[in-house]
Amino acid sequence: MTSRGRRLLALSDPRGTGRVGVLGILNVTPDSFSDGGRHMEPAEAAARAEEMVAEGADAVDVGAESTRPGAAPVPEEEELRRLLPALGMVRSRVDVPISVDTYKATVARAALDAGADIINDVSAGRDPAMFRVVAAADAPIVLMHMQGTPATMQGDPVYPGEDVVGAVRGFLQDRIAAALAAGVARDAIVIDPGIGFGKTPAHNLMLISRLDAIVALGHAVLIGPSRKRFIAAVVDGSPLERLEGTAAAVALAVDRGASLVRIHDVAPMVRVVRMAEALRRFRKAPAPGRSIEVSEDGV
Ligand code: HH2
Repeated sequence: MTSRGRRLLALSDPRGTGRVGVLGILNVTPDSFSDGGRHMEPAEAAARAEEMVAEGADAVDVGAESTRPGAAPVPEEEELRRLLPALGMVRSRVDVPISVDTYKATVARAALDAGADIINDVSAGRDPAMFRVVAAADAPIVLMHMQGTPATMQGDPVYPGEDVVGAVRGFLQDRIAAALAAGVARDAIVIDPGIGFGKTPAHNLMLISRLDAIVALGHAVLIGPSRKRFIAAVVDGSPLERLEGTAAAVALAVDRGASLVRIHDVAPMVRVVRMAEALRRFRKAPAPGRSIEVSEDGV
């Protein structure tokens, strides 16, 4: 495992009580739902990565294939053509851990060879070679729940007995077992309920408000509510008008034990995360007289 991979895992406290890691989203795609086409040139991608690190991102998550609802799969050669030049330039400019958002084992291997530290797999190892690739590189992997595929997942998401939390939990338990059986180290596994991936707005709200049931699986939990459509079902607005909705979801998720958040708006969300963490510390350990650093102008 790279030392940067370890650094990210050190932040990923599976009990959900420590400092929360912030992953800044960097999509090198023409069609991502909220930032598509903005960072296609490697120099633009590297500049955005530097900006996010300056704003307080602990890691950068680079994706070269949109998995928004309705998105068609991108061929491997095209994904690599977009990813590798950007990854190379980002790697040369920032020292934080870099995760690569891909569900293809060949892309994952090329990304790890090119300096990526973590694989973020939205399919939780559907590619039969994925776990072998990350185990061989001793790399951390994010296992995310998705019902169906991006092309079809928002058709009519249904869960048995409407128990979305139970279904996601059971799925993640199975995928953790499969990853372990393939040689992935237990502490290298991060799990994610997959906000927006084959879920109605109510399913997403339920998963965030009951995230503690996923945290109870004993792995660091990553969550990615940033600018997603379920927010607009509550507070109407375009993706760029979903900042406050994202903030509320992030704060609640941190309170329920999230270890890592994947977000677009790094500067404001770092402030939200620090505040939610401070509140969480007091909920988990309400010892009287426990002190907390407050800035000079703090009231
Ligand atoms: N969401 C998206 C992509 N990758 N990975 C994880 N682990 N968790 C998520 O919730 C998640 C993810 C979708 O968001 P975005 O990258 O902004 O959009 P697009 O898929 O259109 O590129």
